[in-house]
Amino acid sequence: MADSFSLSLKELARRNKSLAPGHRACAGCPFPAVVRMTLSASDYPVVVANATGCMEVTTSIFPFGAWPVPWIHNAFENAAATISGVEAAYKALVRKGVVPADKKIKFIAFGGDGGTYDIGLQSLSGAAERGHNFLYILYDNEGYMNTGIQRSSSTPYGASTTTSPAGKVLHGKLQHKKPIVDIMAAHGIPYAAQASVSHWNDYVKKVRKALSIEGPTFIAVYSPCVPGWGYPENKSIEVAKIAVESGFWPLYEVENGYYKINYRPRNPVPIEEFLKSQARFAHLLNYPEAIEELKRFIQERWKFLEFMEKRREIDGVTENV
Ligand SMILES: Cc1ncc(C[n+]2csc(CCOP(=O)(O)OP(=O)(O)O)c2C)c(N)n1
Repeated sequence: MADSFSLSLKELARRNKSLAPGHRACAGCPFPAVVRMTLSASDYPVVVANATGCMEVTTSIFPFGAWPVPWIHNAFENAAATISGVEAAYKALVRKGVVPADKKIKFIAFGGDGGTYDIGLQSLSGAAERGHNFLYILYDNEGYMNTGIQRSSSTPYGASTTTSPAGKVLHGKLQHKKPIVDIMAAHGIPYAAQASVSHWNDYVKKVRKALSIEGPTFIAVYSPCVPGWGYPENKSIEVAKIAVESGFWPLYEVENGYYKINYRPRNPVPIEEFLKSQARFAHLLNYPEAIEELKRFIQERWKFLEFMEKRREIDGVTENV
């Protein structure tokens, strides 16, 4: 549905703010599409901070840089702290009259799931609590991919990684994903959302909405990983789509505490299709009880989201809050 935050595909392509050719992301990796959509979605100049991870290492191979905007690399754990410092510096320069007050600049941090759910969570939580004006984008490939496909607290239950290998003893990871969007929403920030690279329109709208809001905002965008998940390199968008269509990765947003489910799969694809699409779950088909556990978790998540969405009805909140 079109609204004030929508951008046509034609307009998005016309803006064409992309990474320079020659970045070293794996063939088929969808994060360059995430970057391209994000930069093209913004109506304002942006400054980007980037935590260590696949996105950073593949776009900044010395002496080259693939970013068409001011970009700062920081440690694995402090993308949010770094962007808060940049945003505070901008405010100081505006106060001193060095930067004109009407020159609007937006501040974006990108981090992988390891840099966000795990090691960067404290700096992200701190920046959110201090109320800096920035958008944090988590590209979620469900593992520590650039260092060798280790589990993170975002890796799904049952997935095989180098530190949660499936074998005679384990059927892959034993824990479920952390609800990172809910964790961020619980900070009382004005906007937190979950999106997928496969649903570009929904993602672009969310980026534009987040950038229009003063204060900390957060988007988790699903971004499959060819070598980490084990699927053919031309299937990234398809795999991300199955994650949404099977209900594994719901698209939703939380605006000032009010939840909204943005998309309900009309004919949900069985979760087995999502599992079958990737090598990291291949062993699970021999563990029906593990698949049942995954299904239970997914249903619980949906029950939670449906319940949270009811608050809108109770408070009579319709669209914008
Ligand atoms: C304090 C610290 N611990 C460990 C590392 C090594 N390290 C660099 S990137 C990385 C994993 C990044 O994973 P993630 O954030 O999920 O990004 P991805 O590579 O998957 O895009 C690790 C363990 C580091 N740089 N700093």
